[in-house]
Order: sequence, then C-alpha cells, then structure tokens
Amino acid sequence: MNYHNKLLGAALAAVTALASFGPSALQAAEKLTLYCSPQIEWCQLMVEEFKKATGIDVAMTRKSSGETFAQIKAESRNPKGDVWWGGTGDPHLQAAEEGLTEKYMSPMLPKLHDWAQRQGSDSGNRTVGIYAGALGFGYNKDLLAKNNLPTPKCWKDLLNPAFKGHVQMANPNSSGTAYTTLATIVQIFGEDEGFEFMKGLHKNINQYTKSGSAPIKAAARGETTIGIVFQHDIVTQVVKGFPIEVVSPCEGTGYEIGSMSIIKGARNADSAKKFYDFALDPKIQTMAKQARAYQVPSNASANPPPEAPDLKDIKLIDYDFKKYGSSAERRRLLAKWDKEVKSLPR
Ligand code: S7P
Repeated sequence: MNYHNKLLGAALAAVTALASFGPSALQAAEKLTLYCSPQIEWCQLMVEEFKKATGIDVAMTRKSSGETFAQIKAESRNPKGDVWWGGTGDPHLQAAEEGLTEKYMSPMLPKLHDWAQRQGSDSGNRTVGIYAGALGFGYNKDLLAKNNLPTPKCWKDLLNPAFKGHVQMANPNSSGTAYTTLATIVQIFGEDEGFEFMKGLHKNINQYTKSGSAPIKAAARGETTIGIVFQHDIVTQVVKGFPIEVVSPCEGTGYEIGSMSIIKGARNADSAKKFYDFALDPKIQTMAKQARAYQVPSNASANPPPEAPDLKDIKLIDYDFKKYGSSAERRRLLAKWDKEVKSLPR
C-alpha cells in the first residue's frame, strides 16, 4: 500500500468511527463563532449556558461595538463571525443598512417589548433589541471630596474648569457608549452647541479609552474622578462595593437599545439561529444579573434585575435611532468629532 492509499484508509476509518457514535457525535461538531460586545463576564456566561443547552461549541471574542462593526465590515467578503450579540444598537442598524447582516425573524419576536421589536422593524429585521440602558455618568465620591470638587448633577457641570483632568470617556469611534454620548449631546443641545460642549468637555478629559465601560472601572480604582458611561455599568461598580455614585443628568439623557444580528454569509447559519432564539428566551435574559449585568431585558417576561436603573425614573430623550444609527450620520458625526474635537490640544 502506497502512502496515499494509507492516508485514504485512515480517513475512511475516521469517518466510519465518527458515524458509529451516532448523531450526538455529529451534533458535537456543530459550532458557532460569536462576536460579543457587552461586558466580558456576561459574554462568558452566555457561551457556557448555550453550550450546556445545545452542546454547540462557541468561539467567542469580545470587542467594543464600533470595533466589532469595523471588523464585520472588513471581513464582509469572507465572513468569519456568525452572530454579533450585544453592543449599542446604532452600529447594528448601520450594519443592517450596509447589508452586512442577515434578515431573521425569531419566533420569540412577539414576546419582546415594543422598543426591541421596533429595532427589528426599523432594520428590515436584520437586527433586534436584546436590552436597554440609559446613559449617564458616575463619580468616585472619595476622590470628589479629597479634591474639594462640587457634585456634578448636569451635563453642563462637566464643563467646569475645576474638573480639568478629572473626566474620562471612551473614543466614539471604537465605543458604542461614547457614540451614544456624542449623539445624545447633539440631540439635547443641537449640533452647533453640542459640538461646543464636546470641545469644552475635551479640555477636562484625562483619557479617551477604547472600551465604553473602562472609565467607570477606572473611577472605581481611583484613577479618574468621573466616568461617562451607561448607568447600568455604574451600578456594577456600586454593587462591587466601590465608592461610586450614579448621576442621571438634569438636562435628560440618551439611551441604548443593545442589539443582536446574524452576520451575512454566516458559516454556521443553523447554530446562529439557535443562539439568536436562545438569547431572546426570558430565562436566559433573567440570568444576566449573575454576571452583574444590569441592563433592562428585552423579553417582556424576563425579570429585570432589582438593581437595574428604572428607565421610568430617568428623564430620557426621544433618541432618534433611525437617524443616529444611519450609516451616513454615524460616519459624518464621527469624522466631525475627529476633526473638530479630538485634534484639539488639552
Ligand atoms: O458593559 C455593557 C455595555 O455598556 O457595553 C456595551 C457597549 O456598547 C460595549 O462597550 P463599548 O461602549 O466599548 O462599545 C453596551 O451595549 C452594554 O450595555
């Protein structure tokens, strides 16, 4: 027997052995590549629970919302991911508009809150809402007292020169949280005044981080006094016992509809649909608090964690998801922020 025949024999033996284990062995070969944008602890919990429920192996990478959008776009000729789970809704809407994601209508859709279903209908069902959360900022009360700083209550308070070097936020190009901040400020104050606000804020910023929740983790560690983030991410630090206070700005604030999409050309399309339905299940959404994730779940039968900020108590603006999630507007605002704000000296 020559070398090639030997190789063929070995391959045939392997296939026969696999088949003899029956369908469960073949099922175990199912897999899923998950791009995950919420906090890593929640990403890991979802991977474990999905594997437990289905036996499907998951390869997961965690990246911020803007970064994941850029990756999916860069890979669009040769897609490597199957599902993009979580992250702010604006870049999911942009991905839908740019044809980077697949249409899918889960049987769970009618069980979702209106705001989550609307995310679907606004995108031709190429994305869907999985949670909601309001933007705000948090501060380290020990550092505030130590530096004799006033208590900030409003967005405009953050422009006080006393806060120079005390405020941290993420870069809106990489971070969905920071893009939500930029779009919120523009919607509250109007574009001209909003950009003046961002320039004033820039003078007080000590660092633009890559990830949206990093500034409040830094505040918890005493590395910055104030972090502009989603309020649920502030609650996580409060629950961990850090001396952090949550602020819902007096002028009102924007919010996110955290979203999920199936990537166009997904190699594991069946697994992707299974994960999608699984992630909309009320039992699975209720598990989020195990990972100290305090967003409001999108399935109306899921129980929001008691610690989750109650959106009814927050002065929410009528955030225009269609406009600020559109490809042209997101690209325009980010380019303008890079040119007119980020480039300024501090
Ligand atoms: O930490 C949870 C969370 O705030 O992170 C997501 C966020 O978009 C990911 O971080 P980036 O700001 O870095 O993109 C939110 O969707 C989610 O609520």
